[in-house]
Amino acid sequence: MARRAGPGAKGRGPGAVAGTRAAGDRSTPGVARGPRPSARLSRAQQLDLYYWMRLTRSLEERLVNLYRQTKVIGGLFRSLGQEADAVGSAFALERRDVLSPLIRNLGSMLVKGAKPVEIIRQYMAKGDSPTRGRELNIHYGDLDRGFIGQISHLGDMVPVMTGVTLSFKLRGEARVGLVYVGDGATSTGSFHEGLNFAAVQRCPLVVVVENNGYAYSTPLARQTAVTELKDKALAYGIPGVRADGNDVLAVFDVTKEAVDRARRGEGVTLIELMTYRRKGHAEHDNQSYVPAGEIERWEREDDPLDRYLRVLTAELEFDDAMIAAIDARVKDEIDAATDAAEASPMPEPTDALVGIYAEPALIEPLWYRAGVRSAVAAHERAAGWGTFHG
Ligand SMILES: Cc1ncc(C[n+]2csc(CCOP(=O)(O)OP(=O)(O)O)c2C)c(N)n1
Ligand SMILES: [Mg+2]
Repeated sequence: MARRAGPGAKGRGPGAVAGTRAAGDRSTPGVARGPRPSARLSRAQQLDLYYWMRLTRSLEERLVNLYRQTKVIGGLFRSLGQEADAVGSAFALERRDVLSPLIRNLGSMLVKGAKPVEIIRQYMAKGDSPTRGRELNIHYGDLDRGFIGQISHLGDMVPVMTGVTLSFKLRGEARVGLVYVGDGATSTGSFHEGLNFAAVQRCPLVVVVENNGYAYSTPLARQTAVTELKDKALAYGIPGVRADGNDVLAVFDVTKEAVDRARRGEGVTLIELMTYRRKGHAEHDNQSYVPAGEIERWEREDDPLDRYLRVLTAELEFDDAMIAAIDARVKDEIDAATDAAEASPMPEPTDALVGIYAEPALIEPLWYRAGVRSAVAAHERAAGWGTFHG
C-alpha cells in the first residue's frame, strides 16, 4: 500500500523554512528585519541555550532508563527533536513572565526553574514529588517560578492563559504570558475561543504552536485543511509568523520579538514553530504509522542539538572543551537527581487526604504503619497548596 505523504513530504521538512535563505541568515520571513535579538545574547547566554537543551535531552534519556527498569509509574512522554523550540522560546521570557507548558515542554519548565529531581520524582510517583505522587508526569505548576500546571485537555490552556494575561493587563503589570499548543490542539474549540478573546482584549499573550507533524497518530494533513498554521492568526486579526523550530536562535528571535510586542501593549502574536516529533506520542507508541525513513531523515539532517553545536563551534568559536564541560556538568546533575529521587519514599495511603478541598477525615493509621513519617508530612507546605519548594 502506498504510504500517505507525511510531514516530511514536499513543502515540509527542514528545507521548507530554512532552505530558502542564504547560509547564516537566521531571519524569519514575516518578522521585521533588523538586528536580531539573539545578536545581543552574551557568551554565557549562548552557552546557556546549549546547557538547557542538553539537560532536557539527557534528563529524558535517564527517564527512559528508569522506565525500562519499571521504575517510572505510568507513561513517558518525550520531546526528542523539539528541544530547541521549548528552550529557545522560554529563554525569551523574563523572570516575572509566566508560561504554560505541555507534555513536550520539559525544556521550557527547566528554563523556568523546574529541577531535574522534581521531574524524576514526579515520574516515579514519589511522596515528595511536587504533586505528592498523585500525578505521574510533568503536570505541575509553580506560580513563584512562573509556570502554570497544565490541563490535559487540548487547547484549554489558551483560555486559561488569556485569563492570566488579562489579569496582568488589568493590574497594569508589564508581564507577558506564553502558551504552548500542538498542531492538533489548533483544531479544538478552546483554542479558537481563547485566542479570539485574547486578541480582542489585546492581552499580552504569545501563542506558540509547536507543529511537530502529528497529533497522536494523525498527520497534520488529516486533521486540518490549513497548510500553514500561522494563517489561523488571520481569523483573529493578529500577526502570525512561522519560524524554524529546530534552530534555537531563530526560535529565541521570533519569540523575543513577540514578547516585546506584547509587553509594549500591542497584543497577541501567534508563532508557528516547525519541528518534528521523533518519538511516538509516548514511549509505548511504536510509530508504525510513520512513513519509512522520515524519522531517520529528521535525526540526520535536522537535530536541534547538532545544529546548535555547529553554530557554537563554527560560527561563535567556542572550543570543544567548553562544550565537554557542560556535558559533564549535565551528567553530574542528572546522576545526583536520580540518586535523590530513588531514595525518596513512596506516598503513604493517608497522604491522599492532604491538600484537598475539605478538611481531611481523621483516620487512624493502620497499626503496622504507626509512626511511619510520611514524605508528604515532611515536605508539604500547609499554607501553600499547589506550589512546592523542594
Ligand atoms: C480535547 C482533547 N481531545 C483529545 C485528547 C487526547 N490527546 C492527548 S494529546 C493528543 C494529541 C496532541 O497532539 P498535538 O496537539 O499535535 O500535540 P503533540 O502531542 O504533538 O505535542 C490527544 C489527541 C485530549 N487530551 N484532549
Ligand atoms: Mg503535534
